Order: sequence, then structure tokens, then C-alpha cells
Amino acid sequence: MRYTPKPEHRFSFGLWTVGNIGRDPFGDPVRALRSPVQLVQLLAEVGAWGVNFHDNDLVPIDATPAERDRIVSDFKKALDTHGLVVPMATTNLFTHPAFRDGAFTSNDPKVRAYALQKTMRAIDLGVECGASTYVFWGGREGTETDAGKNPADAGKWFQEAINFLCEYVIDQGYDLRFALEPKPNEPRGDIYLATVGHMLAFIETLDHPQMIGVNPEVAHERMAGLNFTHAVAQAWNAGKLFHIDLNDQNLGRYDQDFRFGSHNIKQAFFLVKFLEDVGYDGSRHFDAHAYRSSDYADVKAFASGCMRTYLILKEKAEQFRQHTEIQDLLAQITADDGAMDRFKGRYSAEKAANLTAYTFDRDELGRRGQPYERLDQLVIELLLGI
Ligand code: GLT
Ligand code: MN
Ligand code: MN
Repeated sequence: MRYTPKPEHRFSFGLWTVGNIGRDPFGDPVRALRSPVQLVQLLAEVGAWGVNFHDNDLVPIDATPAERDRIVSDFKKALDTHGLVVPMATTNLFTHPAFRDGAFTSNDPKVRAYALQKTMRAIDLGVECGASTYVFWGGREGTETDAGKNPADAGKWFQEAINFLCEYVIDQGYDLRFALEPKPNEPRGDIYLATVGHMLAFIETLDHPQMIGVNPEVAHERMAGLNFTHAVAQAWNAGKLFHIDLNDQNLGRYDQDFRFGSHNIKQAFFLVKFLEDVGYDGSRHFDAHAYRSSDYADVKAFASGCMRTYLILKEKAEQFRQHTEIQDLLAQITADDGAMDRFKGRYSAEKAANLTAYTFDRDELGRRGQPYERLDQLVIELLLGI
């Protein structure tokens, strides 16, 4: 079976993805709530490897300690029965009204302290279930108006929170890495730390940057109008691609969280090709949900579709590597006669002096065209199956 998901593909889904009940700002839920155990079974049926969760996807916010323990034990049994793992966990810091003005960046110090407490408990829960990556998506960390909060103060509160939680993880002796997930807007008018670039810069201001990477999401960079693969590549070069949220999004729309590859096949292809070329070995997490019009049979088709499209695009990436015309064009595009080798690499005073003295034929450099139209058309034909 060519496109059958296997554990080595590291395909994971959040409980909140296949468990999405289709509520939106204009309409009530359309699918009956399924328990975490039922969702683990559904994910096993479609061949997923991992399941991720927010604290409250698994344990309701008002559960007693005894209820919590029973739920966790049932969940772990289901994981064992179906052979699924929990690669990642996270905290819900956005649903409860307490977080209406943010969590780590709320103006209310009680809310900020509560957010820390909730996250420490959620970290314990995640680690108990086997998670090795912990995601922070600051969905409510933002504003509609800047009249009531200084964004520099908010940035400091955010730093303090992540520093505090790093120390907590170290203190507990947990083997856990943090992955910060940016988004430009929705549900807030503007969310702080809007893109992967913002997050990468923010991480370097923290006390334990080595513990912290990013969790880029296709839809979120696209909402910001950016090239997702470029963002992922920058994170990769920085050694910060700790996790990835795969889905799809049409530019200029609400936060759609569509099935992976369902909207922009070409961008999905370059992303898969990048991940496979560099040998990214983390989770391929589908942070998406089925259309509101779907029933649970269609939710399964949605989940299978995410994985199948990934595997098809992975095969296309291999075809790209084997494609004679494409490779000939690439060889032509990247041709290097070695004449510049003496100027490459690290600075030295001698190199700088030689380069300063060298005479370039600027007009000759400007005459060189690149056959990107031909190359891109070959990619389009590859993707169209010609
Ligand atoms: C929420 C959001 C996602 C985040 C999840 C983790 S929750 O569904 O839209 O992008 O990854 O908190
Ligand atoms: Mn996400
Ligand atoms: Mn999203």
C-alpha cells in the first residue's frame, strides 16, 4: 500500500482536531462530543501514530482529582490497546472567561498567576502521558486596542512566564522541550509575537533558549501573508524546528484549519519536499479539522486525507529528485565553475583584500537569465500527474 500511514511517518492529531464538534461563531455544534478514548480509537482506525491534547481536551476543567485520575488511566489504557503515543501536550489558556484578556499577558496579576498554575498542572499531565514536546499557543495573548496595555509590559510578562515554566521543568527533572506557536490574529484582534520570525527573536531573550523552539503552523503564517516554507527553513537553520502544525488556509479568510494540502497544493509540496530533504524527524502534526458539514465518517476521511496527501507529496518530492529534466535545469541554475571559491566562507583580511581588488564584469552578470519558468512548469506538470 503506497500511501498507507506508518509509525515512522510520525503522523499525529490533536484530540481537538478530529474531536472538533463544528461549533463556529454563527452556529451550534453539529457533531456529538466523543470521549478521548473514542477519539484514540478513531485515530487508530485511520492509522495515526500520535495523539496530542490540551489539558482540558482530556480532563474537564472542573474535574475532581479522582475523576482526573480515572480519565487519565482510561486514556492510557486506550493508548496501549491501540498502540498510539502522546508526543506533545499543551494548555488551554483561551476557552475559559478568566482568559478574556489573555493568560500570561493579562492585565490582572491573578489571571497571570492562575495561568502559570494551570500550565504547571498541564505539564505534569502531559509528561505523565509521555509527552516530550510542550506547545504554547498564546491565542488570547493580544489586544483589540492598545489603549489599556503597554505591549512592552506584555512582552516582559510573557518572558517571565516562559522563564518560570522552564525552571519548573528543570526542577522536576522532566525531559521536555517547549515549542512556541505564533499566530497574527484570531481570536484576538492582534496577537503578540505574530509570526515565526517574532518567536525566534523572542526565544533568544529568554533564560533557557536551548529548551525552546517553535511550532509553526501553515495557516498562521499564511494569515500573515507570509511564505510558510521560508519560515520553517529559518527555524530549521536555527535548530528550532521542534514541532510543526500542518493544515491549509486560503489567504484573506478567517482561520480555516483546512485538511492538509486541500487548498494550496504547490505550497504544500514545497513544504513536504523541504521537510523530507532536510530529514526533519519530529511529529507531522495535523492541526486541522473537518468541514462543519462533515459527519464522523467524513471526519475519518478528513484525517486519512491529511496523511495520504502528505505521502503523495512525499512521493512527488522523490520524483522531483529523479526527474532528469528538472535536475538538468537545477544543475544549470546552480552551476559553479569554482572561480569564486577563494572568496567563499569565513572572513580573512587576505580574502577581503583580494575581493576588494577583483574586477567584476557587471554587465555580463546582468545578462544571465534563469529558466525558472521552465522549471516551475515542470513542477506544475509533476503535481498534475503529467
Ligand atoms: C487551537 C489553535 C491551534 C493551536 C492549538 C494548541 S489550539 O486549535 O487554533 O493553532 O495549535 O493550543
Ligand atoms: Mn496550531
Ligand atoms: Mn490554526
